[in-house]
Parts: sequence; C-alpha cells; structure tokens
Amino acid sequence: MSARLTSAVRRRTALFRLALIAFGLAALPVTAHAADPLPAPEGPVILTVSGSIAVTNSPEGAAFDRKMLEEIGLTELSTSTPWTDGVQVFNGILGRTLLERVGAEGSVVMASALNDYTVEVPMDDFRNYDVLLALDMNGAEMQVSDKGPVWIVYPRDQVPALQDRKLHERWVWQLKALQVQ
Ligand SMILES: Nc1nc2c(c(=O)[nH]1)N[C@H]1C(S)=C(S)[C@@H](COP(=O)(O)O)O[C@H]1N2
Ligand SMILES: [Mo]
Repeated sequence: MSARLTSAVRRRTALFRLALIAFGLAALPVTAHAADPLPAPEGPVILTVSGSIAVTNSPEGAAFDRKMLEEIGLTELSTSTPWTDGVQVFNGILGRTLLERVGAEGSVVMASALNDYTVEVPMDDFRNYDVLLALDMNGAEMQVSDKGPVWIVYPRDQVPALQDRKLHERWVWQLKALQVQ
C-alpha cells in the first residue's frame, strides 16, 4: 500500500472512531440523575409516578412525600388561572424535572386526581412548557379543599398559546398520580 493511501485509511479510521464516540455520547440519557435511587418516603405520600419509569421506590412506582418533592427543587410561577381571581404565586416542582428524576420515557402521561378524574397530558407539554406541579399557592400549602395537594398549573400568562379552553381539562387539581405511557 502506498504511503498516501495508508494515511488516508488512517484518517478514515480516526474519523470513524470519533463518530462512534459522538454516537455513544448522544445515546447517553439526557438526565444524568435518572439512575439515582429514590429513598422511601417518610411522610404521607402525596404523588405517585408509575408506568414507563426507570426509578421506583415502591411496588406502585415512585412514591413522593412533600419533602421529597421539595428537595428535587421548587420553582415559582406567577400566573392567572381560569379558576382564581387575579395573578397567583405558585410554588412547586416542574413536571419536566419530576419526570426526568424518575427516568420517564413515553409520549403520554395519564394524570389522576383524588376524585378519580383522569386525563391524558402529552409528554410534550412538560418538555415544551414550564408546567408546574404546584404545591403552594401564595405562600401556603394547597389543601385538598382548595385544589391541593398538587395542582397542574400551566404558564398561561407567559405563553399565549396556553390560553386555550381546550387545555383546561389538563389543569388537574387534587392530583395524586401520574402514569407514564
Ligand atoms: N381533580 C379534578 N381536576 C379537574 C377536573 C376534575 O373533575 N377533577 N376536571 C377538569 C376539566 S375536564 C375541566 S374543563 C376543568 C373544569 O373546570 P370547571 O370546574 O371550571 O368546569 O378542570 C379540570 N380539572
Ligand atoms: Mo372539561
């Protein structure tokens, strides 16, 4: 083999290796923490995630007490809602963050409430928008008598496309479970 040909082959091999590495990196999960084990809840379980998830801590799936949700990280969202007067200040966990924490893989999340209301929420809602699983409203824990313990709140004031009656059914209050499909 001529020297020129050999170096061309070497270059190609090097490129191929680089491509393999790049492919390998791209195949890694985006969520570095998804594999971290989840401790068992100590307080009352307020939210359970089940279905197509990688991380569980109970036979039912991933069960969270309030403290566990707080520790994953609270986010503030101020928005009006169709069910309240004026702008409310919500605090809670981003749906996206919770789903990443349990290694959720799917296209649909079935959201169920304490009153057994269930609705499909597209996974893309959580990917594309800062949809909050709200725990507090105006600095106070939401009670079951007032849309607690968890309310799915869309950033409606921030994103005009979300000011749509057709989305109202996804604003599940008294949320108790998310099932990833
Ligand atoms: N927990 C719970 N959340 C719910 C519902 C429900 O029955 N239970 N209904 C949904 C639907 S279908 C809509 S349209 C709105 C209902 O809002 P309304 O009570 O103002 O009609 O809330 C949504 N969130
Ligand atoms: Mo509805």
